[in-house]
Amino acid sequence: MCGIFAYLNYLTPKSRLEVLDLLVTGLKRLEYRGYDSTGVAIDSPDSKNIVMVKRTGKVKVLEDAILEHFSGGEYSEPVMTHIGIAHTRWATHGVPCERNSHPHRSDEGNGFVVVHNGIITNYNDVKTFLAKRGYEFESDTDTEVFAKLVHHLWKTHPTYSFRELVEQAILQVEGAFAIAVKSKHFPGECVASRRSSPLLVGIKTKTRLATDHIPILYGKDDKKLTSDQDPDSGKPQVLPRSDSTSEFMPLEEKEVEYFFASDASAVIEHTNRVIYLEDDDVAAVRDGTLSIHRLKKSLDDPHAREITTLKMEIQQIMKGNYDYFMQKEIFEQPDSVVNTMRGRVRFDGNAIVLGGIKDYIPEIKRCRRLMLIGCGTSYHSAVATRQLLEELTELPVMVELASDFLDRNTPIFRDDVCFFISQSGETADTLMALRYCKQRGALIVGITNTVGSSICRESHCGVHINAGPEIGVASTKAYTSQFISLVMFALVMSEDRLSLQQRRLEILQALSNLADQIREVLKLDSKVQELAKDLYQHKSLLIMGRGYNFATCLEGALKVKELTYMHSEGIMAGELKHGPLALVDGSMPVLMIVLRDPVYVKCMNALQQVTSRKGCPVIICEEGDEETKAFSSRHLEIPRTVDCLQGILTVIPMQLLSYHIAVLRGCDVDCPRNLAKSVTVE
Ligand code: G6Q
Ligand code: GLU
Repeated sequence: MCGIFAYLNYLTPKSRLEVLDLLVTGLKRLEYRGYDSTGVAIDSPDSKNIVMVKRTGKVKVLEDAILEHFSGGEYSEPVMTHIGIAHTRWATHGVPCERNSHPHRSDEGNGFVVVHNGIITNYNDVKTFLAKRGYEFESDTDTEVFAKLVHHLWKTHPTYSFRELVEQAILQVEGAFAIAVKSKHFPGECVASRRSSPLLVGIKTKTRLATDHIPILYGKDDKKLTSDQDPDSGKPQVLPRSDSTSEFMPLEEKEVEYFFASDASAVIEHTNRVIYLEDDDVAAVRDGTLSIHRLKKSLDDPHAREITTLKMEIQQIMKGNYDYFMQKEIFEQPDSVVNTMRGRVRFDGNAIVLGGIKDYIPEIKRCRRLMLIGCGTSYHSAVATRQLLEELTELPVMVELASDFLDRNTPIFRDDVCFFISQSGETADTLMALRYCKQRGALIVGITNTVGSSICRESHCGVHINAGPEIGVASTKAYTSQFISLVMFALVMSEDRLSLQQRRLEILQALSNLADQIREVLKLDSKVQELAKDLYQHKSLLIMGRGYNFATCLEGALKVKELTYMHSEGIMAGELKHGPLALVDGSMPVLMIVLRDPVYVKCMNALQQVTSRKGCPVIICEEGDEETKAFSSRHLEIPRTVDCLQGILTVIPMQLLSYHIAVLRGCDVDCPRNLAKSVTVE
């Protein structure tokens, strides 16, 4: 769920203090993912033991503890080869506290120490198995069983290599994890693996790498997987070793540094050469050599993992001149929307090419229906574009929350096309819904912001929204880019429909003006800030609208909730008299979106219903719309655009409003309480 960072230097001398500094910096880069506690493990000065420091709270608290703990000169001595591991935890098993913080250890002697993201679902079985063998547990986490299981395997299989021990342990555990292990019995070695949680390996060498592929080594015999342990224990059983073999050579470098991290933001300042590990890959470094192993070979497995060159710049992941990442990301939208369209929309020829799905368009055109699936903000981007997709594709379009979709065991057919929308590309609910639809033969289209993410890799085809890294937990620029990606898809689907050409041209024209119009809307910032001063002490905020702007109401209310901890509700204006109108009086804060579009008259009707109950709404309306403005003294005017793109312009004042209310209420804007950027557990 949160962050792993491990650093291994081979024949590249570094003092332990330098290593600690690298580890802490790595954790800081992962802070945006949301976490509640932290920890590191390095070698003791005599290299005979492993020392750990853990703290509840922010990385800064850990950093201060490290400064206090490791002040002696012995930590300044350079070491040729060393491995340090670090972690930010978002508790799933056991409350956030030092005892539950990672790394977790195998025994009092710290033989094996483990950092882990995710959940080991069968940890109780493993715990029972180990408890019967005399292991005592010191934390409430699922993670600890992994450290102790490796230790147990080491005792019972003294000839196993470190990598084999971890491999065997991984075979016993179920669930979603990314894991990195360090051992005092195997100095200078690190073993890491993943299943449904992201993990990459960064490689830094002085000279150019000799290869851009790391071969995958397979177990010699993956069929004879039987128990060689006590039959009394039932699960888990210990499997025989699987000597790996391959005609390829692993990556051998004379002087090399390796970084294991949950995402690229933690390694980009050191290297841009990374390998994204796949589920059940086991990456091991021994004597400076990196090898990647898998226990079972399946037919479509590639022979090697590619070393990717990251294009992300370090400045992209820093705050720039803004106070918060979220604020920066809101103001980046004039650029991020253009980046989403860059190389895809040709305004001169009115042509759109989506390279990632173009080969699948004929198949998509023949489908039975389109399903758009996501969570939170990503789901709202589907709500926002559904009407246009229906209009331009003339197909039934279903919009689904991933979790609910799975709960219902929704019927899926081979001729369905399922879109999975996810900023991170790692959201567990969305990923699981993807696998569910894939198993049933549907075509899978990923709409993500994270190249190399699980959703990207598991989709048949897709569109990268190219919004750039989004660090604030509250999604802003990813939403507008998801929105545009889906609009572009609708335009592609309708390119040969004569009857729709006028409509397409109107939308393309509006897309070409969008960046400037977003800049105009962003100029409302100080006005929105004034409005926030009126609203921030209230307990609740109702946001009303309909048609193309209903999604803005839902998204605006989500932003207000998550950032300000105020109650907020997005209300379909057509539903007012069916219940929500009872909430309206002179003191209830209401915001209404009333634009000159096909539902204008209906929205005016709702506005009248609110004002006649003494409501004094803030109105988002079109520039110069005097008639609408006359209903309230508080309004925000936005430029006119085509109806189906209004939602991009109306959501920005909502993003700004929630941001300013959060600042006024003293909330942690970038890391709202209880939330995480990448939700890799169900
Ligand atoms: C909103 C949040 C959240 C997010 C979902 C889905 O501000 O960021 O609602 O949109 O958790 O995440 P993904 O888009 O990464 O799948
Ligand atoms: N399940 C583990 C725990 O509760 C790891 C959580 C995480 O991903 O940080 O400690």
